[in-house]
Amino acid sequence: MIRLYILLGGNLGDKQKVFSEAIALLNKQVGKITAYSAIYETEPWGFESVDYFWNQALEISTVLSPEEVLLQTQQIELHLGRTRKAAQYDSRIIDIDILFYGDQVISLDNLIVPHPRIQERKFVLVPLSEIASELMHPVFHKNIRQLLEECPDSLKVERVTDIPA
Ligand code: PH2
Ligand code: MG
Ligand code: MG
Repeated sequence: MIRLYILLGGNLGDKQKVFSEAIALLNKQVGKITAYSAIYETEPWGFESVDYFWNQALEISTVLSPEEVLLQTQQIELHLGRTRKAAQYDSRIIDIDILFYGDQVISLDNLIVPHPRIQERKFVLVPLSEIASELMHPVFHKNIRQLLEECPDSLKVERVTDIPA
């Protein structure tokens, strides 16, 4: 069993519905979800849009390989209506990113783990610190709490309080 950390993100459509469907499919196709952060409303990072994101971090217990996890998460994104544009960053219905796969460091053509921009993004670090503040980053050798303290990102990240997990 590997402990996997995932970030859900999306800024288009019925975010409540899409997040709950993504969670149900991850539970079925990737592994049992063992921890959920709250949902956060977050200002778009890396591009401009009036459509703020929802982000949520999940901890999953999986027996799948990293490549199998990637395949399943991409399949779930497509199933939920994800399309990709040419732009590097764009609005989307759902993005399912692999943050950590145990303490493994993976560098394949189509998959880099830990996710290479965790340390630059409060929309990742704030939800993740709720469920894994002591988790050690295997490249930087700092835990999530430390990475959050040192993160210079000042974009808005606000807990969505009136929605059940
Ligand atoms: N994802 C991105 C780019 N920018 N900004 C926020 N707030 N949340 C995201 O999930 C996000 C983003 C690329 O995947
Ligand atoms: Mg992403
Ligand atoms: Mg992605």
